[in-house]
Amino acid sequence: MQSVTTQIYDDILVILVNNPPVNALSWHVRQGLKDGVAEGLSDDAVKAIILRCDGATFIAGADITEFTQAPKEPDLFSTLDAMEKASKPIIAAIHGTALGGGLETALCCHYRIAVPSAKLGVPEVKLGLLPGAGGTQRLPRLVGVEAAATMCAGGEPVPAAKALQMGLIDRMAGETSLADEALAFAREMIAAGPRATRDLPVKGDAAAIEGVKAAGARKWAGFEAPYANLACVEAATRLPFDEGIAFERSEFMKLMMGSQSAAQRHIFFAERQAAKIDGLPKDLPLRDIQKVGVIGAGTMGGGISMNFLAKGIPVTIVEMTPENLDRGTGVIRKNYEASAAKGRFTGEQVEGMMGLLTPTLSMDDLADCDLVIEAVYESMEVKKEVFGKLDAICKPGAILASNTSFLDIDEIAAATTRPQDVLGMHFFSPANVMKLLEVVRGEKTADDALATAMAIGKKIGKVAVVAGVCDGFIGNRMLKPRQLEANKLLLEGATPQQIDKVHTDFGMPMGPFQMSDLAGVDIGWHRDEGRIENIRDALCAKGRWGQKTGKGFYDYDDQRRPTPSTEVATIIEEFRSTSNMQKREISDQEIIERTLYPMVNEGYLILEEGKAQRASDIDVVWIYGYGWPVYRGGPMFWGNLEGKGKIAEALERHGFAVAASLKAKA
Ligand code: T1G
Repeated sequence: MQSVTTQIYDDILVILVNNPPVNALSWHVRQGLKDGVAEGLSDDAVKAIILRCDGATFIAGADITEFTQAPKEPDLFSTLDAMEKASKPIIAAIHGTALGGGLETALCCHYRIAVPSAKLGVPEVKLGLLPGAGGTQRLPRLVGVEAAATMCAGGEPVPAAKALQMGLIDRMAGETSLADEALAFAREMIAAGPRATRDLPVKGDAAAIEGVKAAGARKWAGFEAPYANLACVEAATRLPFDEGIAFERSEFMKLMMGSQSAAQRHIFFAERQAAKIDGLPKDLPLRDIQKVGVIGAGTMGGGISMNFLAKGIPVTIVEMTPENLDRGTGVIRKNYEASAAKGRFTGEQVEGMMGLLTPTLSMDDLADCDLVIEAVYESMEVKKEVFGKLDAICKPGAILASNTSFLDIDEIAAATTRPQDVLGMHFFSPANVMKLLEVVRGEKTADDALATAMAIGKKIGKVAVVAGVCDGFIGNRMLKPRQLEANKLLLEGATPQQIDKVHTDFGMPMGPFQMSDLAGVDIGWHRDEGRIENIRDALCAKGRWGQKTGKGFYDYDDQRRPTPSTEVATIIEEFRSTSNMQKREISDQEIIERTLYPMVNEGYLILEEGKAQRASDIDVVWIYGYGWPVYRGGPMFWGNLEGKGKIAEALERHGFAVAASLKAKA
């Protein structure tokens, strides 16, 4: 199938791109564009040229899969140069998402028309790159320095209406009449002739960039690409166009050759790969999910419900007492109203979502639900009792999911007569915010139930990953060795703040002890037994349960800002002396080797046991569930960069049992 065709309509040549699924600028598309433009220029009957795309969207960027291959002619730059220098006006007709190289191609056309639903952007920064085909030099000439800096360094697309107002597009077409209106617009521009973007003056000055840089500082900490984007936009304000292009190209190559872009491109594909279930046909019929039941209206049950309500899916939420039910539904309303106050929802939308919520005290009201998610207390006995009841109440074919974060799904399934309908849907707190969803596949989980859970996860905006049944599934299982070692390091002489700083310097949003204080130091603490076996027990016994009690491994002020605690230092010292341990200096490198390397090791064990489909799924879990810095690509990607041999050697030196597949020569 030809990916680019041309057709003449009287005096207009239309170049039509058709390269599913996103009309990426693969080499054959570049060749087609080059040939199409040459055809239009050589035909005297042609007075103007239109570039349009078939399928879901205008060109959505360079073909990222080509980045790791030997470059193929024709290159994008010469193709776009030929367009911009054309002697006849070229009009880009845009629908869907004109992104990256796609928008840059449109910028090398002389005029742009779009439908109202179109979006235009340069998301290269999210791949650790920058618009490498002139975007950083042409955008300031169309939309001005500040808007160009924001688009390039932030990577967010702008809707067509805003694009029109900014000068990024020249005309708005009707949603269903783009082809015809593009023809009329092209004829209208024949008299005006071509308007090369490169010839336009840069609007605004470099001073605006400082504001964009300051606004992004927190979000861009550790990232290289945003700053390279800003440097290129700044270059546009002081260099002639061709020199600006040369600067942009050199900055682009630096990023392309760097590890951050490799990591971010890895995650781009890993996230999409995670949605695929090996061995299942792509078109496996899914179960129809029209109505969802949630058991438990606590933090998790409420957050889980909000995901479905926000997508217009009715939820029946069950609690044991009227007080718990009212509190739970009240929190849901409060959260929505807080979002509405920030402009994310209108008041009407809030009422609409709340109108889809049916609170009840009776599990019998779950009888017509297609999917029921249990989010009750983390006790196997309680869960088995709940699933036994669901088995009797729910209709045949309803999917019965547990939100458990570590309990055995097979054991829960055995409490029903329908293990094929049972699986785990492990949401991460806060469930309406965190994007990760671990879908836990039981031994008897039916393929279509699993595929349905993955699909509904995507529908509610989650990044879903298949996990096998084991303690902690994927994410929490890897967290365990990290937390264990972190506590041992305290006894050997490291402080909570030193260990946490190694992790935040690495790029994590918080370290092991900050995380413990946030989640609750008392999780799993056996307060009734009163025994004090470790530092955690000692902290809990003194009411140091974490942020919720104003103190945990740290002391917290009323803004929840942490400061090191002398009481904790004393507790650690007491434990160290009763354990006859000598305090010693511990290097940051040792902390890395004893807290991050064991996570990589656990990842290899998870793969050996078949509890994750692929290494990239493990990376996706840590990026979306725990905030692993995306510019480091996830634990498994990072482990490869560190070197399997180096990790195996260090782990053995610290007395760990090293996974066979980690020790195996690459
Ligand atoms: N190259 C190759 N494949 C791509 C692709 C791309 N640019 N974009 C998407 N795909 C694949 C994707 O892997 C998936 O494959 C399928 O298309 C559907 O994608 C020179 C250097 C356009 C908003 O960063 O943001 O231009 O899993 O599931 O949800 O300056 O895809 O089906 O096998 O995401 O409808 C800049 C990236 C590139 C845009 C559509 N462009 N893509 O979302 O579908 S760098 C981007 C997206 C560049 C220039 C620079 C989204 C989408 P599979 P999907 P979607």
